[in-house]
Amino acid sequence: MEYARLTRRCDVAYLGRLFFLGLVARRTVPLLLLACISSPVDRPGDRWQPTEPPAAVAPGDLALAASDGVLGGTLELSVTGAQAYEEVLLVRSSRGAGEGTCFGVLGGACLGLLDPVRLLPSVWTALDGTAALSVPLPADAGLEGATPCFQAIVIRGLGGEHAELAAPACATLGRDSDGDGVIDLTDPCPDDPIDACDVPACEHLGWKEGDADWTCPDGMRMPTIDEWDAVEPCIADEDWATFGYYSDVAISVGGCDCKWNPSWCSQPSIETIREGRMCGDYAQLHICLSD
Ligand SMILES: [Ca+2]
Repeated sequence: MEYARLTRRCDVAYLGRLFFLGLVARRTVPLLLLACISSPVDRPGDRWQPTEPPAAVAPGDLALAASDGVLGGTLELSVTGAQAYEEVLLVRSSRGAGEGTCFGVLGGACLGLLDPVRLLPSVWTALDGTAALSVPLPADAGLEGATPCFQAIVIRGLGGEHAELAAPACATLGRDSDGDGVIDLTDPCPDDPIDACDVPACEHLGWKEGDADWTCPDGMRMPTIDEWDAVEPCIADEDWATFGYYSDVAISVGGCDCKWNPSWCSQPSIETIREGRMCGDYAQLHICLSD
């Protein structure tokens, strides 16, 4: 092989790309290594070999997010924080995150994935520096509960000296019995696509002033400020006419003052879902929710 051709084949950036491709086409790796070791411009220990990690790597903006993966469906990878129209390499490890191999082509940076790693199809960012990849998954029950991890890489600069690696993102694989896109392992209602089973039951305990007994029955609790939808099924028709600036559904009881009187303290004050803090001599609706 003539000198010029060997020189081109052993160019660091070019070799780096081939090396990554070699993670897929493994048979080509030994041939590449032999060609370069015999080259007049490369010697054992040159930059394309694995290196020690650099002393410090400045954190960048590149980030990767991975959805849980639906067996027989897909797993979604989302890249953010790259530059416009950049190629982003995506690698996967079935063994998970950890101290991985360091590469000269990455400026000496190390993967955050345990070997062995596999190269996924690379993606190109849009103008806003984002990109996405939908990874098809087999309907293999043996993968239930598997937790592969992924990493996004952008190679920049001569010899990858400005390469940027996102923090690894891991996913859990599983079946999605009700087809709502949430795997059974994390679906609060794995057999209910609208997750109605996750709405807490409610109980109407009447209108009460601050001194009253605000204890909820066993296994129930006061609602939070975000649970109007959960208390609404227990609101009686006559309650709706009472609601207003001085009357709402209580979320907690205690302390002094209220939104119209900063010094009133004859009864514990009552916080409500929609109307803020009430003085305790104005009755509020007590609805409890199941835990
Ligand atoms: Ca589901």
